[in-house]
Amino acid sequence: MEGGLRLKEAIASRILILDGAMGTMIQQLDLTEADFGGPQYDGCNEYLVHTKPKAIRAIHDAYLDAGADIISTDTFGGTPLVLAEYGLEDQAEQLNQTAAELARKVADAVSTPEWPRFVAGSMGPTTKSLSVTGGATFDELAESYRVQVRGLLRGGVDVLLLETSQDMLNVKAASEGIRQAFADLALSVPVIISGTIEPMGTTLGGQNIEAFYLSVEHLHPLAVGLNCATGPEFMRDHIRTLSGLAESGVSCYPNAGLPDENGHYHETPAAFATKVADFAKAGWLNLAGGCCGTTPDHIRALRQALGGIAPRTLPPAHTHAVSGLEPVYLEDDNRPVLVGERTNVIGSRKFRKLIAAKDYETAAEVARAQVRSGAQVVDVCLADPDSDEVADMAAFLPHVVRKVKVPFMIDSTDANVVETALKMIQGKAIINSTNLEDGEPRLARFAGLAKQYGAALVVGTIDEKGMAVTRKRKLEVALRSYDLLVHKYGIAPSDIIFDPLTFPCGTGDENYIGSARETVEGIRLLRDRLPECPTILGVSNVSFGLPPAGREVLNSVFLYECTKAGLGYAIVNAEKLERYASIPEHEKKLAERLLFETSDA
Ligand code: HCS
Repeated sequence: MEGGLRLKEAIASRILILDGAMGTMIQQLDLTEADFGGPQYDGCNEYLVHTKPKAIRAIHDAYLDAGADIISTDTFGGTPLVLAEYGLEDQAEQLNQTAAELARKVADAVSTPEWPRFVAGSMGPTTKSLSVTGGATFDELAESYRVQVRGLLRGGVDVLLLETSQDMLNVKAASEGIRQAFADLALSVPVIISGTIEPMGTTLGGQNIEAFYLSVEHLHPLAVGLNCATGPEFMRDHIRTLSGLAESGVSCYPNAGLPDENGHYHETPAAFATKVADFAKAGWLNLAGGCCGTTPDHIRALRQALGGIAPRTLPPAHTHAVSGLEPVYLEDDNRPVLVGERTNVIGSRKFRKLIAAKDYETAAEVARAQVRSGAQVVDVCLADPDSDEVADMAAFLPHVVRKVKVPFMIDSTDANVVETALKMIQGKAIINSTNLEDGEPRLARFAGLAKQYGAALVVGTIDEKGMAVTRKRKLEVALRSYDLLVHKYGIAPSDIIFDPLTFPCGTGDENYIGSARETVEGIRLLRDRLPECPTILGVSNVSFGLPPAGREVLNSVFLYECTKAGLGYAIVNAEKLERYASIPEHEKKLAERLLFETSDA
């Protein structure tokens, strides 16, 4: 059986032990410039597999001897991007291959059918963070990881370990590089994603543990977890939360406590092992090991402490959720989730002018104002026919992603615009929208983007025959879209958000007479027939063309009825949302008559 498969089997049956630190173990060797191969390579740990392979082999040996099931390669900084600091970028693929071969040989020497040992290809976060420092593009980072992965695969690793991940956009770029490397070599191995939560409670990129998990869930990692930054105590809450949420394995390999001012770690093997074993006893772990400051003694103690503790079992699947820097879950008691609609060049003249003037900072304030007024998601539409939508998206998004913590909804019918946006968003965004108007190709293209970058997808009930007005047609189009998306394109049902469409009720257009009732009943029907898929509605469309004075009341009454029918998301102007409870009775009656009288008569 090949390594990746054996590893999957092993992690299902017991808590696997990963090795401990590599970097701090190397530090303790007090190597000289000459050991690194000369002053120009001084400090390049990854070059040691070339200049001092025995030293690296001894570290691997010591961890295997201590009882590690998995050892990780000496390739933490092995992307060409990082190796370029030493002028070694052209040797990146070879160095990764050498490191993997070395670990492979050591592991295979002690591996038995009863106790197989595995090799993880270590992949650090690089020296750039797409969301924080900049300095590289998504595509450059993906390409750099691709080279590293090719070397690791050629060297025979069983699993890739994306570790110390501080920015989930970097992880998305890495996963793109991994995807390409798998294609290059026509083989694949599982991936473990290990993030780093700083003592202040978020990743460097600003995400909390839930948002971080939701950002990478689509990659279906073998395990997801935390390493580095802190000792076990600080990880406790995060690991508990992750354990209750993750539909993959959960891993944890902390530092040996927080370092002192000299960078030394003091948590003893016994104390470290007891704390990590407490997590395991609580049923939170599938994989454990150590990070900076841990030694073979820590791993030996950990192996002993974990003996006989059962691995974590999977929690029930979570409901529909998306994320920005924080998560948004859609549950029956928090509906409708409000989507702020003012960062839209078609709907807001003020916003359009700001974008046209390239005043992105002030334009991003529009999003902030929506969030202050209660928007839980921000819709961004830059489809100005007089402007370049891709360029506007690329210029505006970096400003707004720093200003609000909520998830983004990318509102465009142009796949290039959507892809540009998804390469700039750490979280799990929503794509708004696709449909079957031109048949399957557009649906397929958008489904591909949703899967690749990890996004939910709004699907309008429109097909080749046009927009669905009646409840029956809405359901028919939704069922067909569902079937294609789930069964042909592999989209998770809970990542599909149906937009049953709403039409202006006051324009006198006879096509839309009774359409408000059809929309409400369409929502009800969709909830009954496709309960895993949320619904969404651009609520204010219903009052389009009516005098401004009455629009808010009408929108609010309509929203109230849609919510009762099961609406998941409501796209609204959060600053102008009239509270239903505060609308006088007679005004409600009037609005209800205008909305529903024709079809109810
Ligand atoms: N496994 C890596 C992580 C560093 S944060 C190491 O060097 O120990």
